[in-house]
Amino acid sequence: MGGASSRDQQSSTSPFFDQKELQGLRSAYEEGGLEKAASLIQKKIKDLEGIELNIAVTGESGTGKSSFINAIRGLQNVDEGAAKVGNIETTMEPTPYRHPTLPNVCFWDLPGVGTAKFTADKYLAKMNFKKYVFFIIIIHARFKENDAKLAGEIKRLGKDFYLVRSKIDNDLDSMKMGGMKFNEEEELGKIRDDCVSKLKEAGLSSPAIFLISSFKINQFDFPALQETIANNLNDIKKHAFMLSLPNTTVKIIDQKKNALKSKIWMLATISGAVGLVPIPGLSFSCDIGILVTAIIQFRQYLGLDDASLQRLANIARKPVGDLKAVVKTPLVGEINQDFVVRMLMGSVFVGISVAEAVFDFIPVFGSLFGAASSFGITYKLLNNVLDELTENAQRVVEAAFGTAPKH
Ligand SMILES: Nc1nc2c(ncn2[C@@H]2O[C@H](COP(=O)(O)OP(=O)(O)OP(=O)(O)O)[C@@H](O)[C@H]2O)c(=O)[nH]1
Ligand SMILES: [Mg+2]
Repeated sequence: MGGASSRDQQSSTSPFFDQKELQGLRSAYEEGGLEKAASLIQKKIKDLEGIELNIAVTGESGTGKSSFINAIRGLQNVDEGAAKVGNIETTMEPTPYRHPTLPNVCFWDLPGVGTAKFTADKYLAKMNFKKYVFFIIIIHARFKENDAKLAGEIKRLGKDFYLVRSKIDNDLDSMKMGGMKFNEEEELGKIRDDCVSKLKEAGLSSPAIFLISSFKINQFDFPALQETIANNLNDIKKHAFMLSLPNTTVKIIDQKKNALKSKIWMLATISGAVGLVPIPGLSFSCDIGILVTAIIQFRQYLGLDDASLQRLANIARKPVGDLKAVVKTPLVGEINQDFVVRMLMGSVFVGISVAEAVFDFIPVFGSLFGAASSFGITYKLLNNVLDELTENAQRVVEAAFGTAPKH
């Protein structure tokens, strides 16, 4: 092999491995067979699942930090695990808020630099800035000099920051209340220009600013903020960040699907490498435990478990029944060994033509393994499950947000 096209294919199919690691995987396979390669893959999966993502959220008092930390985790302010909103005593210590399903993704509520009464450099040292992958600075009506200094200092220390202007729904509502007739896009443009010119005055060159409402996270610049953050992360961190996003747009679901898809060949390899116990009634053996775990995880990341559906219904302000009504898959309820064995027997998910299945490009090993092998079955089944769950998740997002709520 070799050449640009196979390299490109490899990096898109296995974004979590760099070229050197892929080479290592190939050598391991040549030297020690599937077993040796699988142990490297197992390690990579552990890294993927164990990656810590600490994200700092800062801004002056009352700008909407806590509400944002809840919104980006798909929580409402009243939910369990939500950050308290409103007039509460501001602590001088960063407070961690973990994601409800991916606890390694953690948002840190930092006191505003003005509140903390430190200069920007002392503040960042005190807040232990090294642990954060990036910073989100939330501003509201007025952009404070402190925020500008902080942004400059963050950049100087080699970290990224995102500037977020919150409560944009309030601005539009006030105009409506005042009886003004206005073009929303134009008004948003004016607010944006105003922010940008103030930021420039404060010495920040061409800053991007995201106008958001924490009450309407499928609207305004919230999706663009999520996408920009994701695209600036390395592949492993991007994977964790993407999977943590609430299902507010069809695009997010597509990206989650891609993220999960790139894990399937890894799981299939591990399944292919373990010593297998034959399953009565099946003409092939495969690692059912891997399938059970993967299906449960895929379902949760795609927001189709009960708790995720409820959270999405809450933020969409729809009855959860409306969302459940469009979920049309047997992959609801308990997923256990029996369920998976029945799936395999029924061949609904494996596909009757599994023996002739032509695999997608599989990095490292090519299509060495027969379709009816443990590798093949796992690969095919998980791909079919993922397609099925994605279709359902897309129907759910349309049922939740299909008709844009009125501002
Ligand atoms: N309309 C609207 N109100 C918001 C938004 N974000 C926050 N608020 C409101 O603004 C107020 C302050 O929000 P918080 O999230 O508590 O702000 P904070 O920055 O955490 O405040 P402190 O912790 O006191 O510094 C609350 O009344 C929120 O409901 C938003 O996007 N839209
Ligand atoms: Mg707060």
